[in-house]
Amino acid sequence: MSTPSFPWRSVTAESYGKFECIRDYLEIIDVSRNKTVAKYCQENMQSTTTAPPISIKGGIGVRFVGNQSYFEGNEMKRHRGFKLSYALADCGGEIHLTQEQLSGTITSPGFPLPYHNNLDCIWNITAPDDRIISAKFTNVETELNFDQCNFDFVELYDGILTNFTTTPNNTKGLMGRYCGEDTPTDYLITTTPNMTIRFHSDHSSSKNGFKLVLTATLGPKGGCGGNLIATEEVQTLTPPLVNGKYANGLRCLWNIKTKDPKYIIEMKFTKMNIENRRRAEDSSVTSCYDFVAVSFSNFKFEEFFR
Ligand SMILES: [Ca+2]
Repeated sequence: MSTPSFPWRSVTAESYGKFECIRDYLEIIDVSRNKTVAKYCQENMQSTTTAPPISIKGGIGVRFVGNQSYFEGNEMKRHRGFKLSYALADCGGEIHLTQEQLSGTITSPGFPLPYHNNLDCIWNITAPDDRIISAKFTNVETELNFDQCNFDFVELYDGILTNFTTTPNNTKGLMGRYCGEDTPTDYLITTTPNMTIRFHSDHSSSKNGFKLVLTATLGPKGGCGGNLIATEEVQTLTPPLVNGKYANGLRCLWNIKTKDPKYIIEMKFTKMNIENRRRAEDSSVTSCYDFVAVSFSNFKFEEFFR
Protein backbone atom coordinates (compact mmCIF):
# COMPACT_ATOMS: atom_id res chain seq x y z
CA MET A 1 0.00 0.00 0.00
CA SER A 2 1.41 3.39 -0.89
CA THR A 3 0.36 6.89 0.04
CA PRO A 4 1.90 9.48 -2.26
CA SER A 5 2.19 12.92 -0.73
CA PHE A 6 2.75 15.86 -3.02
CA PRO A 7 3.87 19.44 -2.61
CA TRP A 8 1.78 20.23 -5.66
CA ARG A 9 -1.68 21.68 -5.69
CA SER A 10 -4.31 19.30 -7.04
CA VAL A 11 -7.99 18.83 -7.71
CA THR A 12 -10.22 16.34 -5.87
CA ALA A 13 -9.51 12.65 -5.99
CA GLU A 14 -12.31 12.09 -8.48
CA SER A 15 -10.45 14.17 -11.03
CA TYR A 16 -7.28 12.07 -11.09
CA GLY A 17 -6.56 10.80 -14.55
CA LYS A 18 -8.87 13.23 -16.32
CA PHE A 19 -5.93 15.26 -17.54
CA GLU A 20 -3.07 14.13 -19.63
CA CYS A 21 0.21 14.76 -17.84
CA ILE A 22 2.36 16.39 -20.47
CA ARG A 23 5.27 17.69 -18.39
CA ASP A 24 6.67 16.30 -15.11
CA TYR A 25 4.75 13.40 -13.68
CA LEU A 26 4.76 10.38 -11.38
CA GLU A 27 3.37 7.09 -12.57
CA ILE A 28 2.38 4.10 -10.40
CA ILE A 29 2.49 0.77 -12.21
CA ASP A 30 1.05 -2.61 -11.27
CA VAL A 31 4.03 -4.70 -12.36
CA SER A 32 2.35 -8.11 -12.50
CA ARG A 33 -0.40 -6.76 -14.76
CA ASN A 34 1.96 -4.36 -16.55
CA LYS A 35 -0.64 -1.64 -16.15
CA THR A 36 -0.51 2.00 -15.06
CA VAL A 37 -2.87 2.40 -12.09
CA ALA A 38 -2.30 6.11 -11.39
CA LYS A 39 -0.56 9.10 -12.89
CA TYR A 40 0.01 12.31 -10.99
CA CYS A 41 1.14 15.72 -12.18
CA GLN A 42 0.50 19.40 -11.64
CA GLU A 43 -2.31 19.35 -14.21
CA ASN A 44 -4.38 16.78 -12.32
CA MET A 45 -3.50 17.77 -8.74
CA GLN A 46 -4.50 21.34 -7.98
CA SER A 47 -6.31 21.57 -4.64
CA THR A 48 -4.97 18.79 -2.37
CA THR A 49 -1.47 17.67 -1.57
CA THR A 50 -2.13 13.97 -1.00
CA ALA A 51 -3.47 11.22 -3.22
CA PRO A 52 -5.68 8.34 -2.06
CA PRO A 53 -3.83 5.21 -0.89
CA ILE A 54 -3.32 2.41 -3.39
CA SER A 55 -3.18 -1.33 -2.78
CA ILE A 56 -1.36 -3.49 -5.34
CA LYS A 57 -0.78 -7.24 -5.26
CA GLY A 58 2.79 -8.02 -6.27
CA GLY A 59 5.41 -5.49 -7.37
CA ILE A 60 4.83 -1.77 -7.67
CA GLY A 61 6.61 0.25 -10.32
CA VAL A 62 7.20 3.94 -9.60
CA ARG A 63 8.15 6.08 -12.57
CA PHE A 64 9.09 9.70 -12.08
CA VAL A 65 9.64 11.82 -15.13
CA GLY A 66 11.08 15.33 -14.95
CA ASN A 67 11.10 16.95 -18.36
CA GLN A 68 12.80 20.18 -19.29
CA SER A 69 10.78 23.15 -18.05
CA TYR A 70 8.93 25.23 -20.56
CA PHE A 71 9.39 28.40 -18.58
CA GLU A 72 12.55 27.84 -16.61
CA GLY A 73 14.96 26.67 -19.26
CA ASN A 74 17.87 24.78 -17.74
CA GLU A 75 17.52 26.42 -14.32
CA MET A 76 16.88 24.24 -11.22
CA LYS A 77 13.24 23.29 -10.76
CA ARG A 78 11.31 25.20 -8.11
CA HIS A 79 9.23 22.14 -7.12
CA ARG A 80 10.11 19.66 -4.43
CA GLY A 81 9.00 16.49 -6.19
CA PHE A 82 7.10 13.89 -4.21
CA LYS A 83 7.21 11.69 -1.16
CA LEU A 84 5.43 8.38 -0.79
CA SER A 85 5.35 5.64 1.80
CA TYR A 86 4.98 1.92 1.20
CA ALA A 87 4.76 -1.24 3.28
CA LEU A 88 3.64 -4.82 3.02
CA ALA A 89 0.00 -5.39 3.97
CA ASP A 90 -0.11 -8.46 6.19
CA CYS A 91 -1.75 -11.53 4.70
CA GLY A 92 -1.58 -13.89 7.65
CA GLY A 93 1.26 -14.43 10.10
CA GLU A 94 1.97 -15.19 13.74
CA ILE A 95 0.42 -12.99 16.42
CA HIS A 96 1.55 -13.48 20.00
CA LEU A 97 -0.66 -11.89 22.64
CA THR A 98 1.29 -11.39 25.87
CA GLN A 99 0.69 -10.21 29.43
CA GLU A 100 2.01 -6.82 28.31
CA GLN A 101 -0.06 -6.77 25.12
CA LEU A 102 -3.32 -8.63 25.70
CA SER A 103 -5.20 -7.35 22.66
CA GLY A 104 -4.62 -6.82 18.97
CA THR A 105 -6.42 -6.30 15.68
CA ILE A 106 -6.46 -8.21 12.41
CA THR A 107 -7.65 -6.83 9.09
CA SER A 108 -7.88 -8.03 5.54
CA PRO A 109 -4.77 -6.92 3.59
CA GLY A 110 -4.94 -3.20 2.83
CA PHE A 111 -8.19 -2.66 4.82
CA PRO A 112 -10.26 -0.52 4.31
CA LEU A 113 -9.14 -0.60 0.68
CA PRO A 114 -10.75 -3.41 -1.31
CA TYR A 115 -8.92 -6.71 -0.88
CA HIS A 116 -7.41 -8.55 -3.84
CA ASN A 117 -8.61 -11.70 -5.53
CA ASN A 118 -7.17 -15.18 -4.94
CA LEU A 119 -6.01 -14.59 -1.36
CA ASP A 120 -5.68 -17.21 1.34
CA CYS A 121 -4.37 -15.54 4.49
CA ILE A 122 -3.82 -17.60 7.65
CA TRP A 123 -3.15 -15.98 11.03
CA ASN A 124 -2.05 -18.10 14.00
CA ILE A 125 -2.74 -16.37 17.30
CA THR A 126 -1.29 -17.46 20.62
CA ALA A 127 -1.99 -16.21 24.14
CA PRO A 128 -0.42 -16.92 27.56
CA ASP A 129 -1.15 -20.48 28.77
CA ASP A 130 -3.70 -19.40 31.39
CA ARG A 131 -5.74 -17.40 28.88
CA ILE A 132 -8.21 -18.01 26.07
CA ILE A 133 -8.92 -15.75 23.11
CA SER A 134 -12.02 -13.74 22.36
CA ALA A 135 -12.68 -12.18 18.96
CA LYS A 136 -15.15 -9.48 18.02
CA PHE A 137 -15.66 -8.09 14.51
CA THR A 138 -15.85 -4.33 14.02
CA ASN A 139 -16.30 -4.58 10.23
CA VAL A 140 -17.18 -7.26 7.72
CA GLU A 141 -17.73 -6.45 4.08
CA THR A 142 -17.05 -9.25 1.62
CA GLU A 143 -18.61 -10.64 -1.50
CA LEU A 144 -21.79 -12.42 -0.43
CA ASN A 145 -22.75 -15.97 -1.29
CA PHE A 146 -25.99 -16.97 0.42
CA ASP A 147 -25.62 -20.72 0.08
CA GLN A 148 -22.34 -21.57 1.75
CA CYS A 149 -20.47 -18.30 2.08
CA ASN A 150 -17.76 -19.85 -0.09
CA PHE A 151 -16.71 -17.06 -2.46
CA ASP A 152 -14.93 -14.70 -0.05
CA PHE A 153 -15.05 -15.34 3.70
CA VAL A 154 -13.39 -15.11 7.10
CA GLU A 155 -13.16 -18.25 9.25
CA LEU A 156 -12.28 -18.45 12.94
CA TYR A 157 -10.98 -21.69 14.43
CA ASP A 158 -10.48 -22.77 18.01
CA GLY A 159 -6.82 -23.87 18.30
CA ILE A 160 -3.84 -23.83 15.97
CA LEU A 161 -4.71 -25.78 12.89
CA THR A 162 -2.33 -28.42 11.66
CA ASN A 163 -2.69 -30.08 8.28
CA PHE A 164 -4.57 -27.03 7.13
CA THR A 165 -6.04 -27.42 3.68
CA THR A 166 -6.86 -24.52 1.42
CA THR A 167 -10.21 -25.98 0.48
CA PRO A 168 -13.14 -24.25 2.21
CA ASN A 169 -14.35 -27.47 3.83
CA ASN A 170 -12.08 -27.71 6.82
CA THR A 171 -14.54 -27.66 9.71
CA LYS A 172 -12.36 -29.06 12.53
CA GLY A 173 -12.51 -26.51 15.32
CA LEU A 174 -14.46 -24.08 13.13
CA MET A 175 -16.24 -21.48 15.28
CA GLY A 176 -17.73 -19.46 12.46
CA ARG A 177 -17.50 -18.48 8.80
CA TYR A 178 -18.52 -14.97 7.82
CA CYS A 179 -19.23 -13.15 4.57
CA GLY A 180 -21.49 -10.41 3.24
CA GLU A 181 -22.03 -6.96 4.68
CA ASP A 182 -23.65 -7.57 8.09
CA THR A 183 -21.02 -7.22 10.79
CA PRO A 184 -21.68 -10.10 13.21
CA THR A 185 -22.29 -9.24 16.84
CA ASP A 186 -21.09 -12.69 17.92
CA TYR A 187 -18.59 -12.84 20.71
CA LEU A 188 -16.39 -15.74 19.66
CA ILE A 189 -14.26 -17.36 22.33
CA THR A 190 -11.83 -20.26 22.16
CA THR A 191 -11.39 -23.08 24.67
CA THR A 192 -7.59 -22.98 24.24
CA PRO A 193 -4.91 -20.24 24.23
CA ASN A 194 -4.79 -20.51 20.43
CA MET A 195 -6.90 -19.30 17.55
CA THR A 196 -6.53 -19.59 13.78
CA ILE A 197 -8.09 -17.07 11.42
CA ARG A 198 -8.36 -17.58 7.71
CA PHE A 199 -9.37 -15.05 5.07
CA HIS A 200 -10.13 -16.39 1.62
CA SER A 201 -11.04 -14.55 -1.59
CA ASP A 202 -11.89 -16.15 -4.91
CA HIS A 203 -10.98 -15.12 -8.46
CA SER A 204 -13.36 -12.20 -8.93
CA SER A 205 -15.26 -9.37 -7.18
CA SER A 206 -14.06 -7.86 -3.94
CA LYS A 207 -15.20 -5.48 -1.20
CA ASN A 208 -13.54 -3.64 1.65
CA GLY A 209 -12.80 -6.68 3.82
CA PHE A 210 -12.85 -7.08 7.58
CA LYS A 211 -11.42 -5.92 10.85
CA LEU A 212 -11.62 -7.74 14.16
CA VAL A 213 -10.35 -7.18 17.68
CA LEU A 214 -8.67 -10.00 19.61
CA THR A 215 -8.38 -10.13 23.38
CA ALA A 216 -6.52 -12.70 25.49
CA THR A 217 -8.99 -13.10 28.34
CA LEU A 218 -9.20 -15.55 31.23
CA GLY A 219 -11.64 -18.42 30.78
CA PRO A 220 -14.04 -20.25 33.12
CA LYS A 221 -11.11 -22.29 34.48
CA GLY A 222 -9.57 -18.99 35.56
CA GLY A 223 -12.81 -17.85 37.23
CA CYS A 224 -13.89 -15.72 34.27
CA GLY A 225 -17.33 -16.74 32.97
CA GLY A 226 -19.13 -20.07 32.90
CA ASN A 227 -22.48 -21.59 33.81
CA LEU A 228 -23.69 -21.18 37.41
CA ILE A 229 -26.69 -22.73 39.21
CA ALA A 230 -28.58 -20.60 41.74
CA THR A 231 -29.75 -22.47 44.89
CA GLU A 232 -31.55 -21.44 48.09
CA GLU A 233 -28.16 -20.82 49.61
CA VAL A 234 -26.70 -17.37 48.93
CA GLN A 235 -23.68 -17.53 46.61
CA THR A 236 -21.31 -14.78 45.61
CA LEU A 237 -19.73 -13.89 42.31
CA THR A 238 -16.66 -11.76 41.64
CA PRO A 239 -14.33 -11.40 38.67
CA PRO A 240 -11.04 -13.30 39.04
CA LEU A 241 -8.87 -11.30 41.43
CA VAL A 242 -5.09 -11.08 41.79
CA ASN A 243 -3.98 -9.40 45.04
CA GLY A 244 -7.56 -8.18 45.44
CA LYS A 245 -7.78 -6.55 42.01
CA TYR A 246 -9.17 -7.70 38.69
CA ALA A 247 -6.82 -8.15 35.73
CA ASN A 248 -6.69 -6.28 32.43
CA GLY A 249 -8.14 -7.67 29.23
CA LEU A 250 -11.05 -9.67 30.67
CA ARG A 251 -14.18 -10.70 28.75
CA CYS A 252 -16.16 -12.78 31.29
CA LEU A 253 -19.66 -14.03 30.54
CA TRP A 254 -21.57 -15.90 33.24
CA ASN A 255 -24.94 -17.58 32.75
CA ILE A 256 -26.86 -18.03 36.01
CA LYS A 257 -29.73 -20.51 35.90
CA THR A 258 -32.01 -22.41 38.25
CA LYS A 259 -32.47 -26.17 38.26
CA ASP A 260 -36.20 -25.65 37.88
CA PRO A 261 -37.53 -22.78 35.70
CA LYS A 262 -40.33 -22.08 38.20
CA TYR A 263 -37.84 -20.46 40.60
CA ILE A 264 -36.97 -16.78 40.50
CA ILE A 265 -33.39 -15.59 40.92
CA GLU A 266 -32.75 -12.69 43.24
CA MET A 267 -29.47 -10.83 43.02
CA LYS A 268 -27.91 -7.68 44.38
CA PHE A 269 -24.54 -5.96 44.15
CA THR A 270 -22.87 -5.83 47.54
CA LYS A 271 -19.65 -4.12 46.38
CA MET A 272 -18.66 -2.14 43.31
CA ASN A 273 -15.20 -0.84 42.53
CA ILE A 274 -14.70 -0.47 38.77
CA GLU A 275 -12.61 1.95 36.72
CA ASN A 276 -14.55 5.19 36.41
CA ARG A 277 -13.72 6.27 32.89
CA ARG A 278 -15.55 6.32 29.57
CA ARG A 279 -14.42 6.06 25.96
CA ALA A 280 -16.57 8.97 24.81
CA GLU A 281 -18.93 11.63 26.15
CA ASP A 282 -22.09 9.58 26.27
CA SER A 283 -23.92 7.70 28.97
CA SER A 284 -24.14 4.21 27.49
CA VAL A 285 -22.68 1.34 29.45
CA THR A 286 -20.60 0.20 26.48
CA SER A 287 -18.66 3.47 26.43
CA CYS A 288 -17.10 2.57 29.78
CA TYR A 289 -13.58 1.13 29.68
CA ASP A 290 -14.51 -1.46 32.31
CA PHE A 291 -18.08 -2.45 33.14
CA VAL A 292 -20.40 -5.14 34.42
CA ALA A 293 -23.74 -5.64 32.67
CA VAL A 294 -26.68 -7.82 33.74
CA SER A 295 -29.25 -9.04 31.25
CA PHE A 296 -32.10 -11.47 30.81
CA SER A 297 -31.46 -14.54 28.72
CA ASN A 298 -33.09 -13.22 25.56
CA PHE A 299 -30.98 -10.07 25.57
CA LYS A 300 -28.24 -9.56 22.95
CA PHE A 301 -25.52 -9.85 25.56
CA GLU A 302 -22.79 -10.29 22.97
CA GLU A 303 -23.14 -6.66 21.85
CA PHE A 304 -21.68 -5.56 25.15
CA PHE A 305 -18.35 -7.14 24.38
CA ARG A 306 -16.10 -5.13 22.11
CA1 LIG B 1 -14.51 -12.52 -4.55
